Amino acid sequence: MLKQEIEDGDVTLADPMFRSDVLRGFEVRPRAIPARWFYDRRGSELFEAITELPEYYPTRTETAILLAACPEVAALAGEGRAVVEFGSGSSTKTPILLRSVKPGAYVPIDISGDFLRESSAGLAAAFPGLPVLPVEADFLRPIALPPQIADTPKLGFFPGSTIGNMIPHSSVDLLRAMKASLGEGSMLLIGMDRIKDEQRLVSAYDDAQGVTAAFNLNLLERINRELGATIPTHAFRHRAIWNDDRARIEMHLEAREDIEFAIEGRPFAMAAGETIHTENSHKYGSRDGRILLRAGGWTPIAEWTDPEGLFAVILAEA
Ligand code: AVJ
Repeated sequence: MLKQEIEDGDVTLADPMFRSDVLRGFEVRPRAIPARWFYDRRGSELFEAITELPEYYPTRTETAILLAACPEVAALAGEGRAVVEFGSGSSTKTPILLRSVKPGAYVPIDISGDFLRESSAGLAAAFPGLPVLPVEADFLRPIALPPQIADTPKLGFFPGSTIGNMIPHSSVDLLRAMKASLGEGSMLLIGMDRIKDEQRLVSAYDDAQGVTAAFNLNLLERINRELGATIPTHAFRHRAIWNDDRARIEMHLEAREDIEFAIEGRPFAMAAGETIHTENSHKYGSRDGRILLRAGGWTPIAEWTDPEGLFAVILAEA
């Protein structure tokens, strides 16, 4: 999803942003590394495996909601909009939307050029005649959309509860930036994971097969691979906790014992029980989601959920 390194034979040159986020992450207290760095090749594969786990309900639930809701989305949005997908990655949900809304163009935005080219080629083949206009960009910043769609009304698509990775303050900034990028008359279709029973939430992020643990620990392996670090990854355990006060799942890596290691020759130490905070996944009650959208400058006009109320897809207009 967010991979950005240059491979040259055996030597992998690390992204300087990865390097600085990691070094800073081990210096600050509590230690914390942004979740975007999970997604190297191995991390992206592990995330795909997570989406198929019995405990990880979000992907299959959102897909089912979209299958049922997209005809209504199409009726509300009208034909011919440019569908602009934020962080398209290797999305399997996109064809569901594109089949219903009869778009005038499809604009996938992703920071990883590799993924963007792969998924664009696949979609262009599946939708002959549809202009596919990929934009390689970080959607956290204001985006210049292709000039071909300057006068076409936009439908933003932000599935997967990706918004949950951001603290609410930053989510509001992002929603406002999306509104600025998409312009007057635009709409946004967004997926948000709902607050629910704590056990259900925790097991979705701490599965029985240990795939999420491997996904979390892969961050340390990536640091070792790309920054030539000596972190003893076996000395860490995966932790997933529900922070009720902040309505979010947090993932941490906890040292099982006192350890010392080096990153680019710089010494670091952690005592047994100390942690690195690696991810937040915020959950929104039904009113919470709509308030968040309004705070970000969007007016919710329709909302769909599954029979159990596990996940929500909301359509909003600028
Ligand atoms: C891709 C951010 C939506 O928060 O559920 C899954 C990432 N982390 N299991 C999520 C994730 C651990 C996922 N998002």
